[in-house]
Amino acid sequence: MEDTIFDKILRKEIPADVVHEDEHILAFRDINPQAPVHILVIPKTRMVSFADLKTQDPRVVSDFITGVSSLAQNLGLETDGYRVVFNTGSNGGQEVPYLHAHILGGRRLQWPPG
Ligand code: D5M
Repeated sequence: MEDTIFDKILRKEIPADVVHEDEHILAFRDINPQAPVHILVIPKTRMVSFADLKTQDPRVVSDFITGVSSLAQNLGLETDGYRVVFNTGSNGGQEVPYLHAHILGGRRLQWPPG
């Protein structure tokens, strides 16, 4: 698998604005925020994209998804709501080939996305 900027952030080789880290996930602020709150969450188990989740140990999937949900709560986003996005592959607009969830909140988001 290609070494990405998120691998380097996970290894602390380049800085990031980390908002949460535990044994399963790392979460940091997106460098190009699209909402007042825009957090990226990566699993510590390396995967390229959302498409890889179906072949993972269910505990890995659960720890990741539960981590995203808990983080959104801890960020105070549950009251007004938020959006979780997994850009997947080229048509999905995925730029970094390391699985990441975007958590977007803090404003009323538009639908449908572009
Ligand atoms: O989204 C990739 C996202 O990663 C995009 O919103 C910018 C963000 N990004 C890129 N480099 C960094 C660093 N160094 N810190 C924080 N955020 C970063 P995608 O879903 O792949 O299109």
